[in-house]
Amino acid sequence: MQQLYDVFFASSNRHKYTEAKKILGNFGIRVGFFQCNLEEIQSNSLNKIALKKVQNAFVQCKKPVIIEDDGIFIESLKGFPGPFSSFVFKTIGNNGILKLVSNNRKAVFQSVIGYHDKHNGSILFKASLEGKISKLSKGKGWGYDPIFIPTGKKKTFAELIEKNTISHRYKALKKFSSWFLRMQE
Ligand code: ITT
Repeated sequence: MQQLYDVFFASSNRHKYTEAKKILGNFGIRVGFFQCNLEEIQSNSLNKIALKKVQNAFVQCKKPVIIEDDGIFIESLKGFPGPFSSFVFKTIGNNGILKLVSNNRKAVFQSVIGYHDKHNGSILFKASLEGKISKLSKGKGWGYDPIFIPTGKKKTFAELIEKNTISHRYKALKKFSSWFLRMQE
């Protein structure tokens, strides 16, 4: 029987999957959603979190699987919220972040894509995108999209139609796709 998907995207966050599906689809990779809660260790390192996360995802999914661990690192807040971005978004949210940031608004979005299958084990693909925190929340995006303006743009991620061709997620998934497609030749 022909397989429906090349790889599964394990996450509790449908927004991340929806974007990954569009991005990977453009590279010819078919991705299914494995909706689940993944074990997330406490660490300052996205790499360490992503490694544990992808191993846990493979235990649950048992098929070739990818996960993503992201963080937004704000320079004037010494990298906060970083690996705690999900928790901080759910607690103080974008309004809380806007109150904390003043003159230096520089920020970096980081993405680590973790892939695991039984032949290759775990492999990580990392990328980042520089930008700044906007003064006001603008547009109707998810997560930090309404307050993040990529360098060279005047609009927030929430307002930009090209988010999926420039984002931290796009850049990390592009690295993954190059490796994955080469591995399948
Ligand atoms: P899973 O761990 O279940 O995949 P999660 O939402 O908890 O889902 P992360 O641990 O990677 O995922 O959390 C990173 C948080 O950073 C995420 O919850 C969003 O609030 C935010 N985030 C990541 N990428 C984003 C993007 O492209 N646009 C807006 N916010 C983003």
